[in-house]
Amino acid sequence: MGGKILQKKNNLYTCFPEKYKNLRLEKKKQQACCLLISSLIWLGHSLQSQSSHYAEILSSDSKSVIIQKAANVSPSAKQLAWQKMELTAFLHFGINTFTNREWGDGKEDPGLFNPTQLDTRQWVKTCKEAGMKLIILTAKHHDGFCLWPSQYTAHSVKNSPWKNGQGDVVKDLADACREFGMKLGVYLSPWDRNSSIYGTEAYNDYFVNQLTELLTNYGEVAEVWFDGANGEGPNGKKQVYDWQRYYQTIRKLQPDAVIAIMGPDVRWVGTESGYGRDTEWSVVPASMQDQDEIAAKSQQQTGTFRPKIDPMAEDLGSREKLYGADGLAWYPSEVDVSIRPGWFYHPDQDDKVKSVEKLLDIYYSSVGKNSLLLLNIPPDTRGLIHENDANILKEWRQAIEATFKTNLAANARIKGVKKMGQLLDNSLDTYHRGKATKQMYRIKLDEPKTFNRLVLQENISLGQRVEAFKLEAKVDGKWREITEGTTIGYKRILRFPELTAQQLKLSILETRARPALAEFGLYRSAQ
Ligand code: FUL
Repeated sequence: MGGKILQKKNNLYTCFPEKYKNLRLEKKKQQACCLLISSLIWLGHSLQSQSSHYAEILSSDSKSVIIQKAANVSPSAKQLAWQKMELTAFLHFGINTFTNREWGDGKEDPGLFNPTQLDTRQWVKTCKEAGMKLIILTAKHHDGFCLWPSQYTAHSVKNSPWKNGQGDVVKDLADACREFGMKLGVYLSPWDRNSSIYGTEAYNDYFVNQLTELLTNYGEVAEVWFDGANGEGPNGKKQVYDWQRYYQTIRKLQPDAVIAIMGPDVRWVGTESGYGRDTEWSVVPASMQDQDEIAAKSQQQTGTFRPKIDPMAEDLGSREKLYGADGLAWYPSEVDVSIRPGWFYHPDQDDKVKSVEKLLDIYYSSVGKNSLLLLNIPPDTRGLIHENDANILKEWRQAIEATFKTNLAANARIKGVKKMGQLLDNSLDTYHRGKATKQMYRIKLDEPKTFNRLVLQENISLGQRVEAFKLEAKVDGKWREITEGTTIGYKRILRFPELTAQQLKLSILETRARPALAEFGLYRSAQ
């Protein structure tokens, strides 16, 4: 048996020189073959580089090459899944809830933690009804108090009267999330004002141990949120955080989780007001100047490379910003804001819950501007989301649903687009490839419609490309400009005064590469 195989192998082996001989005879064919093979290899490489969420800029790259590269930087699978959630909830809950403070000093008596009616199912139901897809809990805030019975500290629920010290808020929430099909995220404050070893190398071990508890004992965790605050510990020392070790722990234990803010996957929008930028690029310069380049490259491979940016800068990703960079990264924006003035619950803020109008404005200024909204809803001392917050959230959801239920352009005809579904099927996966220069879509609605909202989406799995666009409508026989914008990205929503029209023109005025427009929608809002 073995001999036969060997013989067969030998046959094949001897076959090749014969063929090769023939090829040698036909030199031209051989050259053509080589060309084909190298083209295929090149195509393979370029396809690979096209799907990457990092790109290196070489000193020899011209401006147009840099822009081409930027247009092809795309989200990782977990970044894309994260962006598609659009709405997520933040729950600030902990010892501060009971001391009525925003920042605890770590000296609190754990005995103060005693919610009387804690009901994580109520949290999840309330958030789900508000359209949220994920809940991030402050498992530990700067005070170091843990909402789970960590074996590494006494400053936790295990030393509280709640459930006689047998309770675990993280577990209760994880269970409720599973029950209602909600994703779970954890906020673990690197700054710990209770830990006596804060400011020493041992604290990094402590932090990794806590991360390990959270990421192994509670099932799937979809987002880990690291705050940038780094103050002093009880011994007056500041900590040098071992970010790479933290990231690697997360990648190992929860490979699908995004790491936000002080992390490589999601950036802070730069304010806590709820308002993102009009021009919001998900591709930003990823400078490696202040890092060891080899380490930075290997970090890119393991996905733990955090672009060093100023998240508060007004312009993060314009052409001018990219020209000066030595690398590019997909680093999308998250807008975090509280439904109340504080992050934690304070009884005197019960009548200061943001109004439906304000929350709608925030929705348009975050989800509607290529960001994800992380809305904080702090449970009260009972351990419940307060009625005032819950009622507003319900109304807010109803308003969003009422507005975006029906795309008034659903039955439109768009000139030059063969399959209307490409732009009108409410799916990012089907899209229309426009021209690399200017592109105009002439749209005819099935009948005159009254609307005041425009929704556009790019298929960002190919990259973010559109730099400028405008919408015109034929009103009373004359073309009128209705609205205009710069970036689209995952989603762009524009508001304008109500008008009635049947014919429209959407112009893509500037773009970094052939745009992949995935959705066009017209809506009418009641508000
Ligand atoms: C900040 C913290 O200091 C606040 O207390 C809050 O947690 C907010 C989301 O992040 O940096």
